[in-house]
Amino acid sequence: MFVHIGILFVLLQSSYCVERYDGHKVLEILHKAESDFIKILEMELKYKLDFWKLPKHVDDSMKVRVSPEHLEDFLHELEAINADVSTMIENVQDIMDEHQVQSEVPVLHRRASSYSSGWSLNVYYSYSSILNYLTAIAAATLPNNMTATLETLGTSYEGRVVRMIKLSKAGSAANKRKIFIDGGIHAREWVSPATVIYMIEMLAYNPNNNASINTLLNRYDVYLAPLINPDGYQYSGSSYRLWRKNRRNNPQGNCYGVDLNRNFPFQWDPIIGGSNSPCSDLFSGATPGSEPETANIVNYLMANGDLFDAYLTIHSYGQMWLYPWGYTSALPSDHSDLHNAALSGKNAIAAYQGMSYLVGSSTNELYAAAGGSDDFAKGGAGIKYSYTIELRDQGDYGFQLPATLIIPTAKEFFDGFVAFADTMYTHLYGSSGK
Ligand code: 0X9
Ligand code: ZN
Repeated sequence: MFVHIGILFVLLQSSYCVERYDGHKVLEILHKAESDFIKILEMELKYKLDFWKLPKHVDDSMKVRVSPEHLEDFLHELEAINADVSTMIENVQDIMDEHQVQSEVPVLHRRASSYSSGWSLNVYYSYSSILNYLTAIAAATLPNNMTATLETLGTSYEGRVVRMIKLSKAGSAANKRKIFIDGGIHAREWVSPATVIYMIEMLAYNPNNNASINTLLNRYDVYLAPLINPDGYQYSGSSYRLWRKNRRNNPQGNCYGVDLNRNFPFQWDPIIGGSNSPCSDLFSGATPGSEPETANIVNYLMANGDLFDAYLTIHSYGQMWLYPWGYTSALPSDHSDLHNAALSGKNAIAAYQGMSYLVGSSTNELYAAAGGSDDFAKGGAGIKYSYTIELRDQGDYGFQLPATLIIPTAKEFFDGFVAFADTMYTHLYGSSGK
């Protein structure tokens, strides 16, 4: 008889973050006129500003990280335009605690079984550990007639392979419709890959034999790609925790990276919430779809989009369930279908720990930004239910959500996802397939 043989606990911290954020503040700024907003945007490179949240309309506030070297000059300029300023985070380094490391090897909390892969879910894994996890799931014997297949989407700029897992329940309807979920497009949003991994684990093992999960899997095959920007994620773990973009070495200037979520080739426009400057954190790329990481998703969705009912791209933070469009304040003609299905998700999220998610179009609820993957999935690949999810929190930790909050964040979103998929399916096909 096998009894619990103890805990294999091998936690190697990959490496320390070289870039420190001592004295960096996150300010909330409310400008008085649209021309002042443009002035602040134009200060990005001069003061090395990092925009954590842009205003959703001209008289909304923005959140900006600024280093102590530039604080005084920046505040002077804000004073000159009579902007209201308050401090949201006093010292960014203070929240870079011991939870902020990427773990290089699996942290096994128990044996793999028919309930679990054995991997801990409350850890931020490194790129290579995430790959190992996906390989392990594909090789595992899963319960409930589940099969997991490893697929390759392509490689990153620096040559890392980008993989996804297809989860499918054998014995249910043949040629099922599909759902695509990706994570980690923005490097610093670590809770995103961690949440997609949690979702893989719950779908693959359904440890409590939950009826709603079984229904979902009878109706849909689910494709999950937890980390589509591995170079940026690796860099965020090793050198620069708040890195956002990929790691392209841009020819002009001495700046790295393209914001992959400004690079998608549908209504691409650096003027709308992006940038033409390679040094900007919002650099849209030299041309639409220029980046290999973008092309990996574009090629897959163009070839297979007609099989998919839903595309969800997981980001943090802000607690929002957003649908297109991001390039315009106009709404897609079927926006009420997208809104209603998202409301089911929002309500299920709230049912767990009362967390509140905002539902709406990304331009109207967040800010206009063209070249996003959600707009491409809907407008370019024709996937009806396309969303950007902004997970926890609402700014207390921001991108640096402690690892202790991975599981509640992921669990409530997963509950929301299951409820969302039920509403979507029922709307499209009636309530069959239970
Ligand atoms: O700005 C983004 O790319 C997303 N927010 S984040 O803070 N995670 O960077 C929102 C994207 C919404 N979708 C589009 N604008 N298309
Ligand atoms: Zn993001």
